[in-house]
Amino acid sequence: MHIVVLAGGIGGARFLTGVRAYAREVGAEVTAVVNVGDDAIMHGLRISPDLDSVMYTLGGAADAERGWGRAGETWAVRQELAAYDAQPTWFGLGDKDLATHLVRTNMLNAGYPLSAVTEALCARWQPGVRLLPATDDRLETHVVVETDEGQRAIHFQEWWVRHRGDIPTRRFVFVGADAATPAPGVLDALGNADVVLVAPSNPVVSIAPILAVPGLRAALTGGRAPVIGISPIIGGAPVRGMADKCLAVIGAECSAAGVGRLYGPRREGGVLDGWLVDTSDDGADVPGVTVRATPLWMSDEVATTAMVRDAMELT
Ligand code: FO1
Repeated sequence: MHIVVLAGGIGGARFLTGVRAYAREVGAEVTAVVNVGDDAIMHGLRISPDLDSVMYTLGGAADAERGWGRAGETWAVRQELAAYDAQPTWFGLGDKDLATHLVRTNMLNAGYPLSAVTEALCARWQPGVRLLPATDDRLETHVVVETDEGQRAIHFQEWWVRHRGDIPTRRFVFVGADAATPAPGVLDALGNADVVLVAPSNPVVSIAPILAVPGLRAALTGGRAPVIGISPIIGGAPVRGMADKCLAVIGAECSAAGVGRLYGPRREGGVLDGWLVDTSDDGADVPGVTVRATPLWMSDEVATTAMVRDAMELT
């Protein structure tokens, strides 16, 4: 069996620990297609937050409390950069994490595509699933905000890390998406999938940029595999992160049903066949989609694996 997971951020990373455990039980292969819209250049280095969150989490090296970066991190370089007032001071790169960005940047500068770089980095972390960036091309999420001088577009990291999303916001733009192509292996993985799971990741800035890569959405919706999504919203609030702020910007309801409707039923131009919601959202109505309720708190790997089993039963 081949399971493909669309994922981004810490929600996607934690969910994948359960998918990996489930896959080990049943002898399945897992491919994670990961968002690159959060990627940025900071201090001359290429940062891939979602790929790294997944890689570190599955590699047992993530800082679970902070939700990004390495456990046991130190910050000497950050302090030194701040002493030079090197911008952006609002974005912190840990000493251990920096090694990942140095290797990635060197390999990219040497001409390797991001997918090959990711494979090389994963040789160390052995995540137990195949990690593929959605695209090797530049695809960055920018955010159009209102300032005293009028509208301007800022990088998603500036919107979130610097402003915490607390700035009048008009829309999200996936810069480069139109010209992007799926990374090697992505279309084949979707074509050979027995099931596609949409992780409980941010639908607006984690999953939408993946689906914005031309050809990827068609491969998903035109494939033979059922597509099952897991709600990132429990009881009207995101488990973690900024999905509430992002949903408000695009005028979507911050609820399990609201996100299910945003994805929409596959047979009517959307992506979902099934939608898993938390027991507290039992009764959520997503017309055209089979909805089931089960506990969705990813408190540990056992709970997360149970959730994945329930998602698989929706297929
Ligand atoms: N998030 C923060 O809130 N502050 C930071 O300084 C920060 C640095 C950072 C460095 C590398 C990395 O991979 C992620 C980092 N994040 C930081 C997390 C990141 O901004 C977002 O949470 C994700 O992009 C959303 O999934």
